Amino acid sequence: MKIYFAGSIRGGRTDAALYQRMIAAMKQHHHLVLTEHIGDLSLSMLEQKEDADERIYQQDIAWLLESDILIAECTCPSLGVGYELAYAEAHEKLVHIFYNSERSALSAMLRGNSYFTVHPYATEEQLFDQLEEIIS
Ligand code: 6K6
Repeated sequence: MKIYFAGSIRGGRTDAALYQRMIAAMKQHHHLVLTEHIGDLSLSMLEQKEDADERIYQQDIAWLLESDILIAECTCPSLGVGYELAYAEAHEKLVHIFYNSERSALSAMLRGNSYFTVHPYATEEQLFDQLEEIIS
């Protein structure tokens, strides 16, 4: 599968290490993760130059259209991830959303939309058990 993994960048990098572990699990099953940079721990939100934004947008939309499935980690709220989720729905992509229900309340616009398959979790073990079911 070609997987578009979505996770917060300018929304905050609190969960970057978790994104990295999720991406590693997907790659272990020999899936192509088009957005591997989301798990890049050295990525600084401040270093990103505004003039790169148009290129980033065009590239991400192209990857999203090319992907078979979108997997998002939404514990840390992100405008960009919200946009990607709506775009994926509009283009009838399979969408799985993960969030830690002990740390955050997922937006009603996501949890209330039956198009999305939502996976609340309380522990990382639960997250990876659910993720394995999708990717194995
Ligand atoms: C360079 C290397 C890594 O990141 C960069 C530059 N920034 C972005 N590169 C690629 N995709 C991005 C970048 N900034 C946001 N996105 C997309 O929006 C990703 O696909 C994320 O899923 C989502 C994050 O949105 P914000 O609003 O949290 O930034």
